[in-house]
Amino acid sequence: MEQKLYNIKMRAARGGNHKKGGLHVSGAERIVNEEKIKETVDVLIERALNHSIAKADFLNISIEAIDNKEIKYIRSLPITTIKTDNFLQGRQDLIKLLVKLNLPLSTAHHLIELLVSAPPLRGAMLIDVHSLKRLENNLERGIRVTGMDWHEEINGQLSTLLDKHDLNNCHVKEAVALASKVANAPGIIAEICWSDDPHYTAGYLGSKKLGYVRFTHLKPKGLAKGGRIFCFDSRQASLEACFEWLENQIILINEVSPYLGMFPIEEYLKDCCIWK
Ligand code: WAQ
Ligand code: MG
Repeated sequence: MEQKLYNIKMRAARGGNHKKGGLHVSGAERIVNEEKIKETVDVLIERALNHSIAKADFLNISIEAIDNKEIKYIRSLPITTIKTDNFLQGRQDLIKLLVKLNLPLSTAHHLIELLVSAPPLRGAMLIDVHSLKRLENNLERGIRVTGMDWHEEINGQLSTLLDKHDLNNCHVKEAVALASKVANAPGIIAEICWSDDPHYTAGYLGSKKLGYVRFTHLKPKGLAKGGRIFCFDSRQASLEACFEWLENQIILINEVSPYLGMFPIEEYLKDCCIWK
């Protein structure tokens, strides 16, 4: 018999509730069976209370049963790493790949500028790639993607793959799950992200076309501001369908795609063009 699953969501802030102006410290979610609820909640609480941004003094945890019929299954994006020496080079490399995804060079520059200059948000910016306007309903929060996780059955396989490349950490696991969901959203052609964890300089470009392309540096060390931008093409889908997928659709990843390797950008552009 299929096991009943639960979506556990945690958000944590410092200086009180997010809604009362508290600083966002951590947010995470899991989809687990009943037996795993307690230990999962423990791990999430631990994380909020020991975060490198700040120690949370507000914690909100919700646990909600999922109707198995509502779950859609996808496979993860394949992972590639672009080796960069510093964040400025990383951003230049990122721009080259945004152009490969058919975005105009000026748009690619604009997106990076936007991520650099935006205030810290709990969610992501959703940008119309034609008008460059922000499309989220709540501009102070951004759009939060929820309802995704790795299927319990493939956790072992995922850890083995990530271990081999020294990538078996929460940042990577959660980012690949989120990016795989986002890349499959109606109308989304690309996502860019870097972490808000001050010690974590890596970031990524996610897309159906190129997969999950990580850059070893996209942000200077010590900076506690990260962010995400989802690029939406209104000619490909309705905004409602996109919101529905990102905010409500429950997604489990039940197939692990391969790790494709680590390359300097020149080599990647020359030899590893999945888009050829
Ligand atoms: N939905 C939308 N936006 C989110 C969400 C979400 N569920 N979670 C976080 N964000 C936004 C928010 O603005 C955060 O400040 C920002 O993204 C960064 O979140 O391959 O750790 O959880 O080595 O800090 C990427 C590289 C790590 C991993 C990303 O993001 C790798 C990371 P963080
Ligand atoms: Mg973070």
